[in-house]
Amino acid sequence: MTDLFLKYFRSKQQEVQFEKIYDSQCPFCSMQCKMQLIEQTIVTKKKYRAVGKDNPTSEGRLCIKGMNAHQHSFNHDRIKYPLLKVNGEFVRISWKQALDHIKENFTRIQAEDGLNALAVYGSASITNEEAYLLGKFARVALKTKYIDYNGRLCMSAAASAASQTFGMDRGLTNTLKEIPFSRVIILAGTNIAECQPTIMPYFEKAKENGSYIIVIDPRETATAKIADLHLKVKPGTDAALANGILKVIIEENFIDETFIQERAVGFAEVKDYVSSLNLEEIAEITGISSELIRTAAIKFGQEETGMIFTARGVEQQTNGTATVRNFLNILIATGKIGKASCGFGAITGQGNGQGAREHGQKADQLPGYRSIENEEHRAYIASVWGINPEDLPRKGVSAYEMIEKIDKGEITGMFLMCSNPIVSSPNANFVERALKKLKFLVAVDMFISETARLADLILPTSSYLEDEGTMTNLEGRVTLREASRPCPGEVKHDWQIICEIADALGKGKYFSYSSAEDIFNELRVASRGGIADYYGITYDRLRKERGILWPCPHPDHKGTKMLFETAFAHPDGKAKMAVVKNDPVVSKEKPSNEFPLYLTTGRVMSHYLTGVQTRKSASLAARNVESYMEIHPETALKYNIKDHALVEIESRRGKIVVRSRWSEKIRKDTIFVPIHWADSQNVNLLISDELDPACKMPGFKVSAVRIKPLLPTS
Ligand SMILES: Nc1nc2c(c(=O)[nH]1)N[C@H]1C(S)=C(S)[C@@H](COP(=O)(O)OP(=O)(O)OC[C@H]3O[C@@H](n4cnc5c(=O)[nH]c(N)nc54)[C@H](O)[C@@H]3O)O[C@H]1N2
Ligand SMILES: Nc1nc2c(c(=O)[nH]1)N[C@H]1C(S)=C(S)[C@@H](COP(=O)(O)OP(=O)(O)OC[C@H]3O[C@@H](n4cnc5c(=O)[nH]c(N)nc54)[C@H](O)[C@@H]3O)O[C@H]1N2
Ligand code: SF4
Ligand SMILES: [Mo]
Repeated sequence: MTDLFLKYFRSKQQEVQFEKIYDSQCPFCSMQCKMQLIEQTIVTKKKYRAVGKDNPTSEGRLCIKGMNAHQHSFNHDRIKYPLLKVNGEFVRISWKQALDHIKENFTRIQAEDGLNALAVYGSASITNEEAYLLGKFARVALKTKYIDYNGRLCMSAAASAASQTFGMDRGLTNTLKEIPFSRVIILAGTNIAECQPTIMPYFEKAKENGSYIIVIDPRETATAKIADLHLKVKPGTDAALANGILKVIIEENFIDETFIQERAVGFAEVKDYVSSLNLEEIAEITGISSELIRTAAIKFGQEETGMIFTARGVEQQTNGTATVRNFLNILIATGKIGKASCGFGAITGQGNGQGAREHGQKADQLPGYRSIENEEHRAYIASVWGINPEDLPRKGVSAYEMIEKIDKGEITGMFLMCSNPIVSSPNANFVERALKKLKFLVAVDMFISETARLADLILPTSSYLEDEGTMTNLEGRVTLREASRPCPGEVKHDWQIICEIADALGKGKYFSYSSAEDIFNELRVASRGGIADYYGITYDRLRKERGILWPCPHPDHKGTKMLFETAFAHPDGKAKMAVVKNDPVVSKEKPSNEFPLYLTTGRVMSHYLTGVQTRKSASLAARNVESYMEIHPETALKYNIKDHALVEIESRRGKIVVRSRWSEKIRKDTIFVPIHWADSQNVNLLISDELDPACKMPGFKVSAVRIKPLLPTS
C-alpha cells in the first residue's frame, strides 16, 4: 500500500500539470539574447528553465548568465514596496506617501538651493523608452541641467572617438554576420569570451575560414585562446602600440591611397608623426617586441578585408578617446571600412549601452543623438515636448563630476535609477562620503544595493521579465523585449515611476503615457532627423522583423546594415584622422618604487558589474563567491604571496583585501582584480579619479599599486 502510494506520489512529482512560456531578453550584456522562460507547475511547486530563442544576433544561443538570470528576478530579497529610512531603518510606506515625500523634499531643495541642486543619475540597463523619459524628466519636470548616467563609465570613450572620427557613433559599423568572412581581426582590450559569450561563434567561424586573429590584452584571457597572435601589452600603452602598427603599415605601403584621398582628412599629419617614431622605443613603451608589432602590422595590412574591435581594455583609460581614434586611423589608412567584412566595432557593454546613449541621458545631449547646445536641436525637441526652447536647461557635467558637485554642496538632492555608483565609480571612498552629504537621495532599484542602502527613499522597480520595452543591442539593432510576468507586490516599472513623480510635481501633462509603446512613439518623433533616427521603427515592425538597425528614418526604410559605404557622417563626408601622441596621459599612474605594480580591472563570466543581481542568483554566485587577484607566480614569490592567500592591495587612494590566484597568463608587472564585489573587496577603492579630458571616462584600467600578504607567512 505504502509502496504504491509512494510510486504514485513520485510519478505525480514528475508530472507537469501546467506549463507557461514567457518571451523575454537577457537583462545583462549588449548581445541582448532572446530567450524564453519556461514555467512548469509540478504538484504545488513551480520550476523554471530559460532557453534561447532564435534571432539575428545571438542565433538562439544563451550563456550561463542568461540561463540563470531569472533567479535574481525571483529572489526573496526583491524590494516589493517603497521603503523610507526612518531613524536609520527602512520602513514600508505606500506609493502615495512616497510621492508626497519626494514632492516635499524636491520642492524644498529647489527653494533652498535652486533648480540645479537636483541631479539625475541614470543607466544604460534601462529601456530606450525609460532612458528617453529620464532625460525629459530632468529637463522638463525638474528643470535641472544635471543629468548623466553610468554609461559614462562604460561607452563614453568609444562614443566620443567614433563621433570625432566618423561623425557618428554606432557601436558596430557592420553586422555580426560579416565577421566570419573577414580575413584579419584585431580584438583590442576586449574579452568577449567572458563578456559577450554568445558572440564567440562568429569569431570561431572566422578562424575556421582561415582568418588571422590578433588579441591585444595584458592577460592571456579565454578570448586570447582563439588568437593567432597575442600581444601581451603593458596596461595603458595601446595608443603607442597602434602608432607602431601604423608606422609599419605606412612604411610597407599597405595603405589605400585612393580611399585616403577620397574619404579622409588628416592623413599627412598622422604619417609625419608616426614616421618620426622609433619602433624600438615603441617596443620599450608597450612591452611588445618590434618583431611582433611588425607581424601584426603586416598581417593586418596585407589582407583585403579586416576588422578592428575594441572594448573597455583600451577605452577605460585617461586617454581612451585618443587610443580608440588611433585604432580607427589604422582602419582608415588601410581603407578597411564601409565595405563588406571590413569595419569597426566598439563592443557595447550593458544591455542597452547603445540605445541609452542616444536619447538624452547624457549631460550634453537631446534625443536622437542631438546636442543640447545646438539652437536648432533645442527648438525641435522643445516643440516635440511642448515647451519653450528657453526653458530647456543647458548642458550639465559627467557622472563623476556630478559627484564632485555633491561633495562641494552644489548638488544636494539626487534621483538615482538603476546604478550602484558607490561601488562602480572610481575613488569609491570619496563617492560614498559625497553621497552621504546629500539632503535627499531617492534610489530606484530591485534590491537594496550598496548605494540604495544610503538612500532616504527606495522605490521598487520591475525586472526584465516584467518590464516591456525596446533595447538597442551592440549591432545597433533595435529589439523589442517582450515582458509579461506580473510585477510582484507593489512594484512599478521605471517609466511608471518617472511619470508618477512628474505628476506629483505638477508636470503630469508632459508625462501622460499609458504604455511603453506610447513613449516609444514619442521617442520616434523626437529622434526624427537626428543622427540616431528611429522614426521608421514601430513595435509592430519589431515583432515582425525581429529587430531593425538604426538609422531607420522612414516606415518603409529597411534599416541600415552597413555604415559609411559612400560617406562618413561629418558634413564634408570625410573621416577625420588624428595624430595620437605616444606620451601616455596615464603617466600619473605609472608604477614607481612606492607603488611598483600595475593594477588592471575587469570581469569574470558568471558575474555582472557590481554583482547586485548575479550575487542574488545561486547558480551564478556559486561559481565565484569572492573576489581575487590574478598574479604571475614569479611576482607573487617576489612579494612573498602564496597561492590562495589573502593579500592587501594598496594604491594612493585606499586598500582592499582579496585572495591571490597564481597564473602564468598575466604579465609579470601587472595584477588583475575583477569588479563584481563591494565593501572591503571593492577594487574601485583603489582607482584614481583622473578622467579622460575628451569624454570624462575614468582610468579604470591602470592604477599603480603595492601588495603584501595579509597574514605573516610561515
Ligand atoms: N560576464 C560579464 N559580462 C559582461 C559584463 C560583466 O560585468 N560580466 N559587463 C558588461 C559591460 S557593462 C561591459 S562594459 C563589457 C566589458 O567587456 P570588456 O571590455 O571585454 O571587459 P573587461 O574585462 O572590463 O576588459 C576587457 C579586457 O581588457 C583587458 N585590459 C586591461 N587593461 C588593458 C589595457 O591597458 N590594454 C588592453 N589592450 N587591454 C587591457 C583586461 O585584461 C580584459 O581582459 O562586458 C559586458 N559583459
Ligand atoms: N574598476 C572598474 N570599475 C568599473 C568598470 C571597470 O571595468 N573597472 N566598469 C564600468 C562599467 S563598464 C560600467 S557599465 C559600470 C556599471 O556600474 P553600475 O552602474 O553600478 O551597474 P550595476 O552594477 O549594473 O548596477 C545596477 C543597479 O541597478 C539595479 N537594476 C538592475 N536592473 C534595473 C532596472 O531595470 N531598473 C532599475 N531601476 N534598477 C535596476 C541593480 O539591482 C543594481 O543595483 O561600472 C563601471 N565601473
Ligand atoms: S549575458 Fe549576454 S551573452 Fe549571456 S545570455 Fe545574456 S545577453 Fe546573452
Ligand atoms: Mo559597461
